[in-house]
Amino acid sequence: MIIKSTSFVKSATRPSNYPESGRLEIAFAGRSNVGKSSLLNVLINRKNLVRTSSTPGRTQLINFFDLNGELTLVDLPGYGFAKVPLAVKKQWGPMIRTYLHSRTTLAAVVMLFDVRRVPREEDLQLLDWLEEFSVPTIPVITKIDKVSRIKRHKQIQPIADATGLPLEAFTLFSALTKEGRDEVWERLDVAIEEMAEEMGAELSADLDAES
Ligand SMILES: Nc1nc2c(ncn2[C@@H]2O[C@H](COP(=O)(O)OP(=O)(O)O)[C@@H](O)[C@H]2O)c(=O)[nH]1
Ligand SMILES: [Mg+2]
Repeated sequence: MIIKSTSFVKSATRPSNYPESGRLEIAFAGRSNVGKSSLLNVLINRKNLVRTSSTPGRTQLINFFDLNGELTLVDLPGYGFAKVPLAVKKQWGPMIRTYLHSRTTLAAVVMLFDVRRVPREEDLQLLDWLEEFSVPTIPVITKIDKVSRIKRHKQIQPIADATGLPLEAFTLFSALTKEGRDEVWERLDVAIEEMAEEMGAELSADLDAES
């Protein structure tokens, strides 16, 4: 993907406020502070278009970004931050589920895991929903710069075990060193292509039905 232009489109909480979904879309999900916004910025070569934060968890908004006027990138609200009020925590599940099943042009969700944390309830919940709604999922282990190369395997195995995904399913990434950036883009390109084909097939089936 050649990045020509990027911009913030809007924030929304419910479908009536989402931007129109004419374009293919990729969303980024994971717990608060896992590095969603940082990954997005690295992917689009911007320092801080997507706001990163050291006091995570207060925003419960779905943030939409435009790439090249062709693709929509979505920063989904995080979860798992202890200091968030219960009322806000309760909104997260319905907000994410509604997004996942109503966004028909969603080509993939990039699901982030912190290399230093064993996935918990909400992570596994989210993986279940992605499966339920048949959303192609790209698992990424981030902050890989935080562990030395020799300790990587030992750190990553519990994440694979907890999620039930094979080790090879994970792309290792660091927003600091940009390791893994190209691999994430390759996987996104594949997902985009597959979704475009699927939509093309649907479109021609519709046209056949009409003619
Ligand atoms: N060392 C390191 N720090 C990171 C990485 N990705 C994110 N961070 C830091 O982790 C914090 C949270 O990142 P952010 O992208 O805002 O997480 P989000 O809440 O998931 O959007 C920030 O202080 C980032 O600078 C990474 O790959 N390596
Ligand atoms: Mg963020």
